[in-house]
Amino acid sequence: MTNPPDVIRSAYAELVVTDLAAARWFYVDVLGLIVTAEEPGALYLRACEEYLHHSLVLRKGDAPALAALAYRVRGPREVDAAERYYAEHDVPVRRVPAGTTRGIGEAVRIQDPLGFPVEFFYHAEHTERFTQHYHLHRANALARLDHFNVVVPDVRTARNYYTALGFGVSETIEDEDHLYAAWLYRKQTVHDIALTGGDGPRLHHIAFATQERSQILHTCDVLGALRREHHIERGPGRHGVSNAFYLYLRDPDGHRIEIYTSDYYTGDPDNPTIRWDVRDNRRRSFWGHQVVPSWYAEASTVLDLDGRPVPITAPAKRESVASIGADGFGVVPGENGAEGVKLGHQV
Ligand code: 4SX
Ligand code: FE2
Repeated sequence: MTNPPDVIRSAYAELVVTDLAAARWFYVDVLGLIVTAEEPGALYLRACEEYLHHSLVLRKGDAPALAALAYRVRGPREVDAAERYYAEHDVPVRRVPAGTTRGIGEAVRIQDPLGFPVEFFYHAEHTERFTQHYHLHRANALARLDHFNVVVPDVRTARNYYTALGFGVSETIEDEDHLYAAWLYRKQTVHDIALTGGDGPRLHHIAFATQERSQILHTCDVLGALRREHHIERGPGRHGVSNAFYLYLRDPDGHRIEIYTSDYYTGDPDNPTIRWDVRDNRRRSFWGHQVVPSWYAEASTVLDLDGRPVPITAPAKRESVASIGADGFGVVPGENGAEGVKLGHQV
């Protein structure tokens, strides 16, 4: 068995959007991402603390889709390691020359065993880090890309694929016989990738981190002031899983973007996995708020390496059903023993 490539973190995503001007309004004018490069048909964006060329590529196309999720590996030799590893996996593997994606060096692209278009790269153009260019920051400034979240029909299989690739499991949502969701990391945060059970493969969201909560709240205020409040889908709130403060937005094409802050350190080798009961109402909103149905149901189409939509498969069990209504079952720890008591359906 060939060793897996040494992945360091989730690094950039490439989204296909149907209207670049509308996407520019959302990502640059509202969210304040920095434009590293712009060309006819594409925008290359980064957040304030990032020095690589981009963490988001927006490419004009006929239908909204995910074109690539890219992981950075520890060095150039790890790009070769990725090529060797996936050659044994019976999935499409392609070596792509430097510059195939503007700003990115030689890379390997695969359609991973879960169906996603994934890139591994090391070399990338450096740009100026705007961390202390406070005069250029917006009050809702995004600091860096934090994670990807993908929808897969079989979370257990997907979890096993990612742990074999060397990812640690920080948190899960499960019951006695089913795994509904899992959060996995390479960098020392709660996750680089989350697996959400559902019709997949599809992209659930990509998340950017801010330094603090007030920046997330400001995005809500900006959207309200602009009469563009319909871009807010879920939150703001506190996640149970990850403990992060969050907000979910939908971009003009329906791609979901999360703004996220204040999760915790996971870098010790014995970092314990936190396992949430699917019936615990605090798992997805620590304050017990219901999750809007669109958040469970809707996600972005993913493309194969030739740009064709990947067909989707339904899961055996759905979290939105297991938890009744959107989230109608509650578990109150400490009442009736450690497992708590089921409260029944709450509206
Ligand atoms: O909805 S969850 O609280 O389970 C959650 C969703 C936690 C962390 C995330 O990044 C997320 O997207
Ligand atoms: Fe997330």
